Amino acid sequence: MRFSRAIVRTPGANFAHGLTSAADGPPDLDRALRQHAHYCEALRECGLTVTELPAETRYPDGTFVEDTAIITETVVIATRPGAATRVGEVAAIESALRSIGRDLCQIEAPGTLDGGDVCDADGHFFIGVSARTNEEGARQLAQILERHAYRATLVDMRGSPALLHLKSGMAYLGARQLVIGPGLPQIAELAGYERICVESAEAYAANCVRINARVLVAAGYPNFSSTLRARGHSLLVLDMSEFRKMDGGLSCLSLRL
Ligand code: CIR
Repeated sequence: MRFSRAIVRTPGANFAHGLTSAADGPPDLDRALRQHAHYCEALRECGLTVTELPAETRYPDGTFVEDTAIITETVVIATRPGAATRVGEVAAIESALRSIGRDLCQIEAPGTLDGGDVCDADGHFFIGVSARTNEEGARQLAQILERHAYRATLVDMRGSPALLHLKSGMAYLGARQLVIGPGLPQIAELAGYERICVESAEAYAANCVRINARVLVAAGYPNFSSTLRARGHSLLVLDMSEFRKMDGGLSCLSLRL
């Protein structure tokens, strides 16, 4: 899929009050804002027009916009995030989702789903069932996608507590190449892909994002970066230190369409 737009949200003054399991201390807001600005520049370098939504202090995790929606070429699905403090983020982004101008569907209670649990491999969607996405939410999404002629496969992540979301340990780079992080459940459907495995010491790097001719990767993971370069990928390397402190990665910071 060729991307032309991205939606992002600037981190708010209370960004440090969001959810996290990381023990790296609180993020520095000024640094997070600089890193976010570099992220937006990188998206533009990939050829995208970037819609920057203003900070939303009701939702300290609101900068992680990826979790609020799944965007395909024919349908947009508003999620129902699995963390109670994040449910309202969907209403806060709804007008931006409507402005995309595609059919808009919604995950309904008791289903829960975070966009970070959804990996689109050229129209075959892998959907993680995790601490955030329940089976009902994953099934609702699979049904919506199948109605729109996509394929969907559920991946049970509940035995992999080190991975917050499916995309904490998986990324699709196009041309049937999948990045696979440590601890990702092995499922039969992955067998048909060329798998690029990430070593344990660089596990965070598995959350990378291909956008058109470039791949965004986190700074500080030299072996993974070398592996991708050796395969001919053109990288944009970004410092993600402050977002990592809040369990966030590169994919979480934007909705791409
Ligand atoms: C959370 O725990 O929900 C946020 N602090 C981090 C969300 C990261 N989102 C993502 O991986 N898609």
